[in-house]
Amino acid sequence: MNTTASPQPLVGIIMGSNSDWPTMQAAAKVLAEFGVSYEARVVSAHRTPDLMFEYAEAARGRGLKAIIAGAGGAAHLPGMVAAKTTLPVLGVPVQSKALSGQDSLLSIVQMPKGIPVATFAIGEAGAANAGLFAVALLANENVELAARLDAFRARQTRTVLDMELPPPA
Ligand code: RP5
Repeated sequence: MNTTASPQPLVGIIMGSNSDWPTMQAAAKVLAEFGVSYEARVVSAHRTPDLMFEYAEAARGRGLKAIIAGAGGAAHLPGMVAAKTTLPVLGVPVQSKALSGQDSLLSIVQMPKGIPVATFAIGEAGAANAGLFAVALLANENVELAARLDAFRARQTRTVLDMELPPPA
């Protein structure tokens, strides 16, 4: 699956299975909202290990600035990708059936010292935040993107300030 045809993607979104896409598409939506070019594809650590290494090794040379990697269960994908590239790797624990994503979370967050993976919340919130984090990384070198991020935060703040509560039932 390669869901985008952006000629020069800045962010790679990879995931262990197409069953992760309902979660990981939250990252893609954020990047699209901010006008950040991305690619999204299935790369499995244990089912396509050679592809995983090829992808990680080629990523910087292809112009990617960050990789968002999501996986569920014994989720080695973010850590193994981080082992093969010095690009920032943003790990998203996908909610698993057996352990509700606790397994994914611990597999991703407990990287031994030396190979970092920035780990996000389990599920859709984590994927969306990984997208926002990638935007923040890119905004360091892009004032327009930084302004869009400020505007997003301001809208979000306004939404909460405008919240009204109904009378108690
Ligand atoms: C992992 O196993 C994937 O990241 C996915 O979260 C999980 C289940 O994969 P499928 O059996 O749905 O392909 O590799």
